Amino acid sequence: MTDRWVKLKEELLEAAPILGIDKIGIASADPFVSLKQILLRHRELGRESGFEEPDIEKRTNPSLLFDKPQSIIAIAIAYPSKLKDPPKSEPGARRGIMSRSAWGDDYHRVLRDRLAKLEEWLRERVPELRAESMVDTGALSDRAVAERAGIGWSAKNCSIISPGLGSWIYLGEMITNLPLAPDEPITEGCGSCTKCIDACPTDALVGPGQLNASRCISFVTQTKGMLTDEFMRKIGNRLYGCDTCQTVCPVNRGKNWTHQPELQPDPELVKPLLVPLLTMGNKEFQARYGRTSSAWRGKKPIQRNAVIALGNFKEAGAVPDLIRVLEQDTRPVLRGTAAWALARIGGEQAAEALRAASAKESDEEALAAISSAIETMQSNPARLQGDSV
Ligand code: B12
Ligand code: SF4
Ligand code: SF4
Repeated sequence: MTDRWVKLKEELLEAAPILGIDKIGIASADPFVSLKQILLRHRELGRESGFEEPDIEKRTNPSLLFDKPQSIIAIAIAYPSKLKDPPKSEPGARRGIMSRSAWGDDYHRVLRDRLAKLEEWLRERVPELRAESMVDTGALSDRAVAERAGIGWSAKNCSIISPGLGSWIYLGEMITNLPLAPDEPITEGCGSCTKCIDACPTDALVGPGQLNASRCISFVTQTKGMLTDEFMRKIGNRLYGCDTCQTVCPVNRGKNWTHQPELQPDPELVKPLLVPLLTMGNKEFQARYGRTSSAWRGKKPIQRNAVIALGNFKEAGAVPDLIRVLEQDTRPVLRGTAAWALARIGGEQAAEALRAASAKESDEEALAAISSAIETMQSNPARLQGDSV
């Protein structure tokens, strides 16, 4: 390694805070040989979410993405985990919750901005720079790159945990033609702790660092179809994403990053009242959530999850609103989910509306949900009286 590259790396680490980057590490651009086996096995076991880049060769071989790569610069940006003066969720004014990764501005935009600044900084010093940046949607595994670059360890909850920052970090990287010396992976780890595995509501963490994504609530909140009774109950009041395996993590205790201006949350948006979400139009949705990372699947999953949350709260005050969804929403998934929520809340008004809807419903899936909701109420008389059971 010549002095030029040693010096550049030193300067780069010094410049990180000025560029708005919380941690930088360098990884070699060698193929990710063991990751390839992990990804193949993960696919074989049917544990993918479907949101990953499908080409495993590309995912694990940087030279298929970039001509003669010499290094990968990994970056981490820390985000907040606590709300200042959070609004109360209470009877008559129930609220849902967005996961912390969707608070503030869309992290894809924020990290791309930091990577663009980093590229500019590098080009001023190395005019022959070639670089390709990616965040989340690129082919590489951001976590595997971060682990190799010494940003943090690959934890039992799957997250990359950085010793100083915890796991409340977004990851991104830049493949380059610069021969920068790689950093060493971190030797710290989770030890004998298993809090995240024990706390996962759906047992989606099937082993240390191994996720069955189809059972992960974070994934489930981002799907668009009708959910099973099990998942609807376990979603609770989550509207987008799930933070449970990180909130229980002792390494994250007390960690709340408030220094990145674009990532700070508006409590009313990230812990919103549920009932107004049910009637939110496209324009309003774009105005409220368009700049956040929760908007990528559109408003339907969030509205479906709001209906589920009202059911899980057994919010009797929302029965008229849910009946309106059952009778008038143009989307069968919303009507079917409203049927489930009404049966979960119970009461004569809900039962009556379900009977009326079953006579009118023409969509097969929604009708099946309505019939199942009626059965649930009939097999449980307490539900008919609207008791909380
Ligand atoms: C698909 C995807 C999802 C899917 C599947 C997640 C998963 N764990 O596979 C779903 C929708 C469920 C999801 C959820 C979340 N995601 Co996501 N997601 C991705 C995406 C696009 C690809 C991940 C992937 O390929 N997974 C397949 C697995 C097999 O590979 P991997 O996790 O990349 O690699 C690690 C594992 O293979 C692990 N491993 C495998 N076997 C074993 C065995 C042992 C013993 C150990 C220790 C490790 C281990 O080691 C590798 C390196 O860490 C990445 C972005 C990207 N391009 O990489 C973001 C990414 C992983 N997500 C991220 C975030 C923030 C989340 C959520 C926290 C969001 C939320 N609050 O709801 C949750 C966390 C859920 C969880 N416990 O993982 C961040 C993670 C940041 C961090 N600090 O780690 C990423 C990196 C996006 C980003 N650029 O910041 N996500
Ligand atoms: S994000 Fe939620 S559901 Fe997914 S592994 Fe973590 S605790 Fe389990
Ligand atoms: S909860 Fe424990 S096991 Fe899970 S990631 Fe945190 S330290 Fe590791």
